[in-house]
Amino acid sequence: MRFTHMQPRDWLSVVMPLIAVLVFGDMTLAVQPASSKTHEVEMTAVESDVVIDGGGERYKAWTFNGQFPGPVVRVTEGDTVNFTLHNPKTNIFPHAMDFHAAEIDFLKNYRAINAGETISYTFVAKKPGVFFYHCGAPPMIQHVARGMIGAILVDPKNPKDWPKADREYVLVQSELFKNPDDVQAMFDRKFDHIVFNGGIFKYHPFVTGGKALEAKPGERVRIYFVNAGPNEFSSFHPIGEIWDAVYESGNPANKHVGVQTYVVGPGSAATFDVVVESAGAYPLVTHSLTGALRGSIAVLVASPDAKPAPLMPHTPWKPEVPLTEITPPAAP
Ligand SMILES: [Cu+2]
Repeated sequence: MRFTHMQPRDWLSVVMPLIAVLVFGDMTLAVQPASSKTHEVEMTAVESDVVIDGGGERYKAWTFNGQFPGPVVRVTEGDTVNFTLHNPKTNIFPHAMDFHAAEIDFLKNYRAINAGETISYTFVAKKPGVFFYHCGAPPMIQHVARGMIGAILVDPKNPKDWPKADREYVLVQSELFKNPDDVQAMFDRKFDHIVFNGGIFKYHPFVTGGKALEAKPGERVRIYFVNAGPNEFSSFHPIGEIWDAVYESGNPANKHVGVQTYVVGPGSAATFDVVVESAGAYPLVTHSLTGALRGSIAVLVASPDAKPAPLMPHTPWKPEVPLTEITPPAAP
């Protein structure tokens, strides 16, 4: 190449990239994702009553932060979580916290602490997904059944790993035992209800105090689904629709498409995408019908008027519908 014969514009095309590399180094650095964050997450074990149906029935629950399920924790893949659990002096029982999103020593970190004690530990959320968290104090079956359960979302570091959702909800399924002290009934699987987010038909608009989940036609609705158990499997199905995608454990790498029903075992979770094609009602159920008909029907109503909603609507549940509007569900 003879530079003397080049026009000024040609010179620029040769020289500018060289200058850029000298000045800025490797240009790919400019498109690296934002660095990971550190989150301070504190929860308090609260032994208190919660409302479990639209008539205002109360239940002697054990909770994180006074709500059943506990608050949704949301971080991004690679983030650090500094977690602290308080068990106040006013409590009676030992409690603990087990995050399925963590990969750390169980004996040291997930041990139960007595009333009046505090425990802290740190973990890095290395894998994206939706994960269960729960109290692991013995008997764990009772601490889970009484409400010490919740969900942690670990969003993928690269948001382009899956389609953008237009609307997101978190549903935590669990069994409800009317007598919270009857541990034998828990071992014998004698549950009275199966519920989503701690309420009997909480998202059923025809039941007293129930309110549907909302979406607009054509929206991609993403449901982060956790099955807390303690014992029953969930067979999660959208009546009138088909799951466009199911991501095992909520990891974008674990994608299934065109799924009618997907089994989520106790202690497991999955993320479900559905694009609601047209206006109407789409009940989301566990197709294990003894469960659906005893409390776990969440109706997704698609309408152009749908309003924005939080991840876990109506939690804690404070039903406002007057008792005169009672429409009891059909007996199972
Ligand atoms: Cu507990």
